[in-house]
Amino acid sequence: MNNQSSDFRSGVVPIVGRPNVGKSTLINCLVGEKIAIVSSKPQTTWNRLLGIKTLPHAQILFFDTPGIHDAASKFNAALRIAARGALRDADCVLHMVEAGGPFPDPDGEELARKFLAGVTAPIILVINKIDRGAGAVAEPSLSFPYARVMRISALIGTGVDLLVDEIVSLLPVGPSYYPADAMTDQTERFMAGEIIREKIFELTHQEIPYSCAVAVEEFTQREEGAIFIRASLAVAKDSHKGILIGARGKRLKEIGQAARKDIEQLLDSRVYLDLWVKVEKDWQKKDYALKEFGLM
Ligand SMILES: Nc1nc2c(ncn2[C@@H]2O[C@H](COP(=O)(O)OP(=O)(O)OP(=O)(O)O)[C@@H](O)[C@H]2O)c(=O)[nH]1
Ligand SMILES: [Mg+2]
Repeated sequence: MNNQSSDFRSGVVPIVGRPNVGKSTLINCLVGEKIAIVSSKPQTTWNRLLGIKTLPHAQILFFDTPGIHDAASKFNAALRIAARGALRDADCVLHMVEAGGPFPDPDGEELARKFLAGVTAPIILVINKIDRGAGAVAEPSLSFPYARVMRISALIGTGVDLLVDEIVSLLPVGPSYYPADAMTDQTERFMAGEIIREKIFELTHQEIPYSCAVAVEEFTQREEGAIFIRASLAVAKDSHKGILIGARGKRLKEIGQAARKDIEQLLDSRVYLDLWVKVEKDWQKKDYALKEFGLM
């Protein structure tokens, strides 16, 4: 822990909102590195992820969270619990919504009511994706006591510095908790599994990305400097196994190649990636499986 001047500020800032609004894109933009996977499909993020931003005068501990969806399944409940858990100890909360949709968004209002009720920390309404030229974004008339309303593009970075300034102004005086160059507390092993999941989200469709959980079972430094990673991809249905593997193994090979490239970049090392597909029937409904895949 550093000894900062008496006006150094720090705090915990979760980013919550509906699926696909751009929470993970924002945390990557804030940290300046890709620490969270992103896809055009909803419910890409399954865990709470720390992203650290250190400034000369502040350190902000952002938490990316799974998008909040009201579905009653055990799987969705696990995602909601992860998101709700991030609100504990918050010093400021970012509630992200998308520009361009009808606003105020009734779902968003419901989310605000259910999720943010009881939060005593200041809440900033962050309207993302303003680059889409959504001129029709109405002034939010949510009956929610937002501390600020900010408009950004997490993709391009518009408005993000201003958002950071506003966040810092709402944080308490406090120390830095991590070294100035730290970006996350995720292990390389976990991040490798996430990259595999991102490629599954990119390269498969319909229910397959949601059927597939990744467990990194081996992560070892081998001689000649290469890292060997063995991961199992568990699908929830027999019929999904063939779809994920594809004709003559083509799809699994594409997933493996794309993932290996990104993992090599992350680890700055040569990587051997060995992917195995197995069926873990209805894993999304089973506590032990949700635990095994880090969802509980
Ligand atoms: N045009 C535009 N697209 C964006 C912006 N921010 C995010 N996106 C896109 O929106 C999609 C979803 O982004 P994510 O960051 O994965 O969204 P998320 O809120 O983390 O989604 P979940 O993890 O599923 O809850 C991706 O295709 C992003 O490229 C933005 O500012 N502008
Ligand atoms: Mg996400």
